[in-house]
Amino acid sequence: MSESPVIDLPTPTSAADPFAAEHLENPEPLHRALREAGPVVHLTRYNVHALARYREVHAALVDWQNFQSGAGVGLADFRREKPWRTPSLLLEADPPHHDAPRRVLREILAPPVLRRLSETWQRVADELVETVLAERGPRFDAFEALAVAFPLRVFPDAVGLGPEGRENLLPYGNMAFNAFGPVNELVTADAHRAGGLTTWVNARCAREALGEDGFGARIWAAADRGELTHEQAPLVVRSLLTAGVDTTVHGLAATLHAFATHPDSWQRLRERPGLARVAFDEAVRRQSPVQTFFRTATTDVTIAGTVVPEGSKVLMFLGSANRDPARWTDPDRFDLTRDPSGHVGFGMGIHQCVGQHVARLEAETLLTALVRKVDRIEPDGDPRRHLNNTLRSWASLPVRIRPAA
Ligand code: QZP
Repeated sequence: MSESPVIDLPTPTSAADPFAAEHLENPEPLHRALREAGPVVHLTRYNVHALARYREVHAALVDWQNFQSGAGVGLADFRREKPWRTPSLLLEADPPHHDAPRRVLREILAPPVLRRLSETWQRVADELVETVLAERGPRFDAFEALAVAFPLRVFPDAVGLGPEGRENLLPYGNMAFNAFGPVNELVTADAHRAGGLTTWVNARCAREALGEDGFGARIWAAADRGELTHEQAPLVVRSLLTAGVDTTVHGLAATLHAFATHPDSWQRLRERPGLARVAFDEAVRRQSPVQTFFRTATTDVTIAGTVVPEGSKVLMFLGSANRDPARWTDPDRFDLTRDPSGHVGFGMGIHQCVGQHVARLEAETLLTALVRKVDRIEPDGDPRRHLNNTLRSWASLPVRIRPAA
C-alpha cells in the first residue's frame, strides 16, 4: 500500500474544563490558548472536539448536513441520553422537521411585524429611564434597573403571557442554558426547582394561557392554518420563553457595560443615536452572551486535517470566534466605527437566532431612551458576574450617571 502523501500532525489536546468557574468567570485566556493550539483541539475531559477559531466555528455553523443539531446542542447526546425536557422543535431539530416551525416563527418575528411594537416599546423605555433617574438618583445597578427590568416589561407582554409568575422566566432560562453544559454544580444547584419551573413554563404555552394578540396567539393561529400541528404549537411558544429572556437581559447588560467603560463611545452615540443597533451588535460580538454550544458529527468529518468521528460532539466557542484576531482587528476593543456584521454571537446558517430582530429592537429603544436623558454613564465599582454554563451573564452592574441638562 502506498503511504499517504499528507503528513498528519497529531490533533492538539487540552485537559481544560471550559465549564469550570475559573473559565466561566474569565473565558478569554482559555479562548486564546485554544485558538493558538490549533484549528481543532480535543478536550480530553469531555471527549469532544473544540473549535475556537472564527473560520472553523463559522464553517461548522453553516454545515448542518455534517454537524447536526437533532442530537442536542449541549454536551448530552440525545441519541444515548434522555433529554431533560422534550427537545425544542427549532434548536434541537434538523431539516426537514426544523423547517416548518422555523418558517412560522420567522414570519411572526420579522422586522416589518416588529415595527408595530416599536412605538410602544419606545414609550415604555422612556418611562422606565425617567422613573429610574427620578427614584434611584445618579447611582444605581444598571443590571437590575435596566437590563433586567426593560426586557421583562416588554417581551412577556409581546408574547401574550399572563401576569402571574413572570419571576420564573429568568430562573427557567438560567436552568435551560446551564443544561447545555455538563452536569456540574451549576446544574445540581437548580435540580430541586427544575420540576416546578418546567411545569410552570409548559402551562404558559397552552392556548388558553396566552393573550389574544401576541406572538403566542400567532403561533397557535399558524397551527389553525395548518402550518404547524396543534401538538407543535406549545413547543414553539416554549422556544420564545426559553431563548427570549435571559439572552436579551445579558446582551443589554453587555451593551451598558461597554458604554460605561468606553465614555468616548457614549458621546459618539449621543451625537449619532442611529448607531444604537450597531452598538448592540458590537457588544454582542465582544461579550457573546451565548458563549458556546455544540453540534454532533453525522459522519466522519475532516476539519483542518483532524478527523472528527461520526457521532462525536463538537464544541463551538462563539465568544472566541468573535474575538479571533485572524478575523477582527483589535478584537478586544469595543469600537463603534467597526462593522460587527458577520459575528457569530447570534449563530450563523439555518439556525441563526430567529429572535435577533426582537433583541435589536429592545436594544434600540432602551439606548434611545438613555441617550435622551443621560449625558454620561460610568462604572461605580466592579460589576459582578453570575456564572452559567452557556451564558456570559451578570449579577450586578453598578453605574453612576449624569442626567442630561
Ligand atoms: C435556547 C429553544 C443559543 C441557543 C442555545 C439559544 C436557544 C435557542 C432556542 C431555544 C433555547 O428553542 O428552546
